[in-house]
Order: sequence, then structure tokens, then C-alpha cells
Amino acid sequence: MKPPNTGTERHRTRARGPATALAAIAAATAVALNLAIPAQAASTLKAAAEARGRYFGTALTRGDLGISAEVNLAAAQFDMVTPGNEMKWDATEPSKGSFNFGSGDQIVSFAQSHGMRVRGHNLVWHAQLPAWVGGVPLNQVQGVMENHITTEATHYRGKVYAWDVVNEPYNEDGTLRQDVFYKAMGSGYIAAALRAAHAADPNAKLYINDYNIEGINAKSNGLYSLAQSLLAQGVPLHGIGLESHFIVGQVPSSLQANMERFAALGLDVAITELDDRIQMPADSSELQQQGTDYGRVVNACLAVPRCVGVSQWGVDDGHTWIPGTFPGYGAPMMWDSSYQPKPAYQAALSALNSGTSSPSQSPSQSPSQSPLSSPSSSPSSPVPGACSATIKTINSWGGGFQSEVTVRAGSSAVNGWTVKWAWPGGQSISSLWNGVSSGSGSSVTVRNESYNGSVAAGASTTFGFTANGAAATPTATCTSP
Ligand code: 9MR
Repeated sequence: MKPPNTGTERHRTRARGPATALAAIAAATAVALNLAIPAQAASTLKAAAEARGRYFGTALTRGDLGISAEVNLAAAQFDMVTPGNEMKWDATEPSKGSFNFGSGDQIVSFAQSHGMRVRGHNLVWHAQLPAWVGGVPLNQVQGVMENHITTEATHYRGKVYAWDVVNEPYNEDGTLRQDVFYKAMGSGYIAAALRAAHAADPNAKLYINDYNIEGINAKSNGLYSLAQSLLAQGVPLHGIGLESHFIVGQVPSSLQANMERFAALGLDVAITELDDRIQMPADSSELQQQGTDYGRVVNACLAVPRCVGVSQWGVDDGHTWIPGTFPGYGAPMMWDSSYQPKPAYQAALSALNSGTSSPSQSPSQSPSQSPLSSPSSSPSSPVPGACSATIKTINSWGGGFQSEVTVRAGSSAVNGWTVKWAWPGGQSISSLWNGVSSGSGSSVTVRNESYNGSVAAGASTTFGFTANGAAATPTATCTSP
């Protein structure tokens, strides 16, 4: 019997993609002429999300920062970081009035140096709360809570895009948890926390974040009523975080409708901690179902204009909280423990790349910058009516690498393209997207998919792949029928 997707009791305490100038001009022209903007396939989650006016984030801990393959992948694919543990109360105020922001600062500086934004997580939570808080006389808890919030949110003022101000306040039945904050202040602790955070950092988006509120149910109904009442009182609540710790095949059917009802109150919504666990060992049909699940979550967010982004709770299957809390379960991420993309990655990327691009939100404020020195092959020379192709390394790890190939039309449009190259040293493609590959041995041939064969004059499209072997950027040729 699989355990239900419930309970913080189970959460045990343990320690713009670089759009080309031409694309920008084309998009601006299309907007001016009120034309549909043709979707252009991007080959990283962040580039694809930014093209849809969203971010795609991950959680990182200080330990993760020491694992180069993991952080290189994170920097290449994501444009938002949530510290996994480093901004929680036990890390930041382990004893009364004694603050330590060293670990959180390391995550912030990693994010800043890679053009990523930060979701602050979190200010008030019943878990990972140092024991001393439980010993504070109830009539002093509000002062202690507000001092904690003010000190931390002031320290990070201007550095976080959003705060999970109150984390996981609800019981499954839609009542508030009787934690120390509730015992001291009743439900009013939530408004007090939001007001203190807003005073300390008026530009941060302030969220209530919880799990098992993704669908319409007793718990999300409780939160919905609270959100209505807080907004009616003028409390600075700006968003609802849906953690989204799913079990494969069990994404709630009411996810989109639930996000829509919160958005209709004037709130942002975000998927904040996405993972999708599988009873181990995972078989290929479960991995395909996981792809379906990730695609559904991304599509639900894209369907709701106030859904600002999706964050996965981690990067790869080798570094996730799931097996430690749900024994027998694992493989919840978009990359496996060897950093290879799984069907979930292709599904998330395809969902972001399909459909029309009409975000009603302003795009992410922080354009990504290339996190890696990315060697590129020289493009084949453009010939009128033909195309050129350039291979660029996005990421590499021991024994493998990920590349993006840009296919650019010459002075007239192409309708169908074929890119060819030869591997110099025994490399082989392990996974390819936005293209169809054939060829054998060292010769590679990639043709367009049905949806990306037409490229306007001077415009480009991309496909991507992962390969085994040492990273290489051979010169590619492009032909058009
Ligand atoms: O990923 C976090 C893990 O390292 C910690 O041990 C755990 C302790 O509660 O918290 C994990 O993150 C949680 C997040 O802060 C809130 N939602 C549930 C997450 C998974 O437990």
C-alpha cells in the first residue's frame, strides 16, 4: 500500500533565455501587428519558461553547492533558487536574538552570480523551529516572531523575489495547526507575520505556502477562506505557494481550477516544491507517467495567467528528500542520479515550448546569463534559401554532456531542415528533443520535428540532446529540401 500524500509528520526534521535580437524584433513586430507569435523551441527550462513569462526554479542546499555536476545543471536549466534549508528559523536564529545568515547568503550569492532569482523559504513554520521558541512565554511569542521576521527579511531586503512568510499552517481538515504561534495569537499570527514581512521588505511578494492544497479539498478550502479574509482586511498577501509533492499518477484533476480560484482573488500562484515520487524500482511506464504528470503541472500553470512559475524541489534523483521520508520511494525529479534527463524533463520542456506565447504577466525581471563558458562550433556559411547550424555545449559532467543546436534560416524561409555532423571521438547521443535523429556510428543526422521545420528568413529554432563521451562541438552542416 502506498502511503498517502499527506502530513508534515512525514516531513521529518533532519539536519530570458537569451532571445536573439531578431527574435525580439519579430516578437515586437508581431505584437504591434496583433499577430500570433510563433512559438520558438527553447532547449532549457529557463529559456522556455521565460518565453512564456514564467520562471523555472529549483531548491538547492549549501551541500548541493559543492557538487559541481548538480550546480552546473541547475545553473544551465533554472532561473530561480529556493534555499532547501538555509533560511529556516533553526538555521537563522538558533538561539534567541542570535542570527546567522551565512548559509543563506551563500545560496543568494550563488543565485546572483548565475543570474537566478531567489524565493525566500521560510519565515514562520512549526517545523525546523528551534526548541527555544517553544519555551517562550505565550505573551512574548508575537514579539519574538516579529523580531525574527523583521531581522531576516531586512537582511535579505532587495535580494529575494518572494518570501514564503507562513509555511504549512494548515491541518488536512482545513483547520489551522495549533502550533506555538497559533496558541499565542490565534489565527491572527498570519496577518501579523505578513505585515511584519511587508514592513521589512516592501517589494517582496509575500506567500502562504502549503502541501496538499494543490487540488480543491478541505485543506485548500480553509486556505481559500483565510486568503479572502486577509485580503478583505488589507493584509499584504500576494501569493499562494502550492508545494506539489505528488505521487506518480496522482496529480489532482482540479489543480488548474484551484489555481484559478486563488488567482481570481487577485493573488499570484506558484508551484513551489514540485516532485513526483515513484515506488522503487521505477519502471519505464512509471517514468512515462511521471512525464505526463510533469507536463500536466506545467500546462496547468501556463493556463493560469497569474501562475508565475514552477519550482522543482531539487535537481536530480540522487539528491532528494524523498527516500529519507518515504522509504521505498524515489526517482521524483526530472534528471536521474547520473544527471541524465528523464521523460519528465522532455515533457516539461515540450509543454513550455508548445502553444502560443501570450503571457499576461511581465516576463521575469532577471535575464539569465550563460552560466558556463559554452564552446560553440562555427556555423556553416549561410546561403540564400538555405540554413546554418551551430552546436553549443550547455552542460557537461563526467562521461557526458548536453548541447543545444541552433538552426538558422538564411535570406529566405526554409520549410524543413536537416543537420549533419560527425563525432570526433566516439561520442553518441543518448537523448534528443525537438528533432528526429538518424545516422550511425560517428555520423549524425537530425531532421526537424513536424512542428519546427518552418523557419522564417533570418530566424532560428533550436533542438537539444545529451550525449555520452567527452564534450565536443563539431562543425555541423544544414540543408533544406
Ligand atoms: O528538503 C528539506 C529537507 O532537507 C529537510 O530535511 C526537511 C525538513 O522538514 O525539509 C525539506 O523541505 C521541506 C520544505 O521546507 C517545506 N515543504 C516540505 C519540504 C520537504 O519536506
